[in-house]
Amino acid sequence: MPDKVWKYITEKLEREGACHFSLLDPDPLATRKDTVVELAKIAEKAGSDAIMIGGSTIFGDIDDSVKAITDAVDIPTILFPGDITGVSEHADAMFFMSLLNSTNPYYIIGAQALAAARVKFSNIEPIPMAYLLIEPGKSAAWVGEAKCFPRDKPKLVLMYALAAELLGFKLVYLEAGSGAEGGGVPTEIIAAVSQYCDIPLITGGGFNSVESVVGAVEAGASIVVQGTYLEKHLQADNGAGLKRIIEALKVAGAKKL
Ligand code: 1GP
Repeated sequence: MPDKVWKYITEKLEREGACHFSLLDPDPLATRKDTVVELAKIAEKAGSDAIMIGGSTIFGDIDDSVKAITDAVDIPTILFPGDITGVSEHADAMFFMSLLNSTNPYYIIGAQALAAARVKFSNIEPIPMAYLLIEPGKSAAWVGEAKCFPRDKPKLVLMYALAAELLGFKLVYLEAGSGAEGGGVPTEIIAAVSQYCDIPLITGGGFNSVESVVGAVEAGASIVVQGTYLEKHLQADNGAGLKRIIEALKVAGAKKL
């Protein structure tokens, strides 16, 4: 299993200071295949650095959508599974993630063990990632039985992020939950984690404006993920708003180099 996508990510971060990832829901019961493919193409044209594919509530078979997205774009496709239903061999890579603040060991190591052989003996590149849920956590927290971190307690998140680094995870994802109100993960939490943690920090959940995305990068995030914004605006403005957000993210990233 080559580390092609991981190399792409780290080299981009070295060159540009920050990356933007677009999250798409591959569930055929939620989004039509031609719609997710169109969203992926518009996101790529707007300058997004990778397409993440996944979600916490997947009911249907995702293979067709994952294959169609991977065939349609040149940027990497990375699975973002909420459970074993989120695995497909048609993506370039997969965030092999553990929800460290779940109260249920299934979401920390159980699902991973069930999927491990399939991932190991396929061509998917696994990227080990710690996943930390911050209030409100939304569907991901409900499904993942997380004890969400309070938004005003950066030190609690930092403890877990440092443990993630020492356990060997390559990335730490600070997640407020898809559609979270409040403009994403608080910058105080991002700043505390990025000050002491040496692995790249990825964040998502409620980032829906230039200000919130730039604020996350300025606070120390390496990668900002947007999902709901794309569903709401991408087709309507053909990616113009996303392009502005990504341009601002890259300016903020360049200042950190
Ligand atoms: C959810 O962090 C992602 O897992 C994206 O969140 O849908 O709020 O952009 P949004």
